[in-house]
Amino acid sequence: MDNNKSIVIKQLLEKFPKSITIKENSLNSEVFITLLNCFEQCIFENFKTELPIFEINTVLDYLHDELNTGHWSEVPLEIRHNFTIASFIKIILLIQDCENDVTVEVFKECIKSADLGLLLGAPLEENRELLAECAKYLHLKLRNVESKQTVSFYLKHSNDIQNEKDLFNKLAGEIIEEENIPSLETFHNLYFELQIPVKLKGCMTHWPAVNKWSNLHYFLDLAGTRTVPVEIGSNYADENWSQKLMTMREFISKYFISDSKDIGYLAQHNLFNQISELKDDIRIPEYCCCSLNNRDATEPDINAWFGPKGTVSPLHQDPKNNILAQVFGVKQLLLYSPRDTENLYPHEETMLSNTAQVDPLNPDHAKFENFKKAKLYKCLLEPGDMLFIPVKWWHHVTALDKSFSVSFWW
Ligand SMILES: O=C(O)CCC(=O)C(=O)O
Repeated sequence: MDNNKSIVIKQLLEKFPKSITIKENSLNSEVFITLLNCFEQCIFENFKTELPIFEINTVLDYLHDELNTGHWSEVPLEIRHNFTIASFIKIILLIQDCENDVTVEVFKECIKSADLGLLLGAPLEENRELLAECAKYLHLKLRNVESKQTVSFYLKHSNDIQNEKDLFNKLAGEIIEEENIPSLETFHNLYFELQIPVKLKGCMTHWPAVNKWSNLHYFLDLAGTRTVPVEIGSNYADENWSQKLMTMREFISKYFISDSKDIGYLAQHNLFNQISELKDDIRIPEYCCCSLNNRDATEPDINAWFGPKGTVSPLHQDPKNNILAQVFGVKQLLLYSPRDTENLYPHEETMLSNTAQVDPLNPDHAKFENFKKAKLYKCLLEPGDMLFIPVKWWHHVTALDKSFSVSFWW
């Protein structure tokens, strides 16, 4: 593949719809003029300014500050659109700065810019896939310049999982019912309509992910250079919990290949919009077409939950129905009905009001006296199993082994 910078720029610009214009709304006039100037130089390949990278970085810094001011939902859409456009422009300028062929380092920087644009920007109406397509194209180019590793790296699952299973068996609770490939009608009438959780077995055998994903080399090859958000620390309600952006390669090396006991969780992230090949490996469960109150069923929100042994999602509830599908690894789920909400002591601050103060694995009975009244439902989710978690049902999730789950919220 030719890595000459003019060819790469030409091929990237072909993805950029010429109808896009920069809107001034929500920008200060200096930033608007700088962005417009960079835009015109890039899109019309009329590179003149001495320091265009510096200029586009200033625009991105400004937009980044705006994105982090106030509540995320209140950030004007134009700011997020402009972040997408500026990330694209940065890619073109980085490449333009190369002497002749695009280097490995520049490809990596460009992919990072595309991913930050995907994570923080908003898709442009004219081409919703612009940055995802750019990242895919750049990743393929990079893969061809870097020496190819052809080794497979299959996950070694832990041997000591029997201990965890024994502990699970000792928990006093009712085991969640299970059904083997129930018909849509059975699922709807016996579980969905009554909002009763159920484990669904045998429903993922046709997913390509089941065979492909436990070879971690697949992720390295497909997405090693892609930037992903990782939660650091075992539990988001802990004080020392934080979030970090890193490449997929760094994530897999640190939390799967090394012997470190540190915990990093690629959690609640729509990896499938970012890396479309991964979406081809999964299938939306047909059960997600069930709807309450005859409302039209909507496309589910799909999220990835990829992490080492020991990740914990503390006891919380969500506003949507959920099917949590287990691709590899084993997870323990502890569920409580919304009827038990008071007995679980939700946090009082709004930000954490969907999270319980009680830790069901280590409850402080003196502080949370009514917790003993709450009825536990428990489930072990093994590879190929799905769990239906009805709206607002409280759930606490622990990975007993290295694990990848996909959630479908609707
Ligand atoms: O798997 C996990 O760690 C948590 C999943 C979850 O909370 C969800 O899908 O809503």
